[in-house]
Amino acid sequence: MRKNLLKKIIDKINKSKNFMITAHMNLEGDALGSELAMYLLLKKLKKKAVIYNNDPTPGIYHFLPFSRVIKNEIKQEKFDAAMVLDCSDSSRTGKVKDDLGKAASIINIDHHISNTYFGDINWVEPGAGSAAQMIYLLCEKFKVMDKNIALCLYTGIFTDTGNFTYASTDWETHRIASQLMKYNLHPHAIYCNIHSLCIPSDLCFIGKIISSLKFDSRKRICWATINEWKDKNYDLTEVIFSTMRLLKGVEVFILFKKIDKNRTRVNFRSCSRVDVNRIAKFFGGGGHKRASGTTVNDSLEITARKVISFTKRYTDNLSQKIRPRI
Ligand SMILES: [Mn+2]
Repeated sequence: MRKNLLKKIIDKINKSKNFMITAHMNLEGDALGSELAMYLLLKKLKKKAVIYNNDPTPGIYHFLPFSRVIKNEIKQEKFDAAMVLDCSDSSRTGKVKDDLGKAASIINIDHHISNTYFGDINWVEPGAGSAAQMIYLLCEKFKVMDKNIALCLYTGIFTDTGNFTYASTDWETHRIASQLMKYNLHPHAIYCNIHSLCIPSDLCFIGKIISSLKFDSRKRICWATINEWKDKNYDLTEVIFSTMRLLKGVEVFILFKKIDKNRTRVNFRSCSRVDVNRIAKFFGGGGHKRASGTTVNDSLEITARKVISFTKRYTDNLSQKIRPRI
């Protein structure tokens, strides 16, 4: 399966000259690392390529090589192929979706279980910990690896596996990371660029959230409702989740963030068998088994009540299913 898809994509790359590369909105390490690695791969093959995103690149990722080539506007009218990376649905590319039609074909390379197979070629591997891990396999086939590509891919893998801690981290993740490390990368510097960014008031803010955590009666679900969420150019969501993950025995973690009176952002994480992609999907969102999200058009209180009661029923059903027979 993978072999055939890789072959199809390699053929397509060889036959095409002009590429548009894009990824999902709300750019993060995997989307950007995958895009830049793909760009550098195509450049090495003497192809024309442009990276075109809905959002500007967050400042914390400016350390990625060639990040300055990324565009938020394009004038070009035609492409042989659009490479859509780390993106579960074409609408997740934001305004770029309107320009995907300029490409003769769409190549969809992704690892979201919720992927809608919107491309002409769809290489979707929900088992892969990151899209960057998949792009690595292409770079390996084309034998183009160098230090810049390695840094982009390592950053994508590192961020999307939660620093190699999520359940999707497997032998292949580590095989690839070890190959990339041959290019003299500095994981500590990458970590600091992405994570060591808080100012003291951020820690006070996080402290407040952590001290107001709520639990269901069985202590399987843990959540926080946040009235004032400020989007920073770095992601406090992951910092909060990584603290919540320190709890023993909790299976699902949820953050409810008030966007405005009738809009609430919901982020889910799970550390064991609960598939939070399914829960997010029920509320109009999606993502991965262990990490997902959605935006609900309802107040913070109502959204939290509905989502928690659904999540309780969902996790209770699961535990009944696996209860051993006596
Ligand atoms: Mn990803």
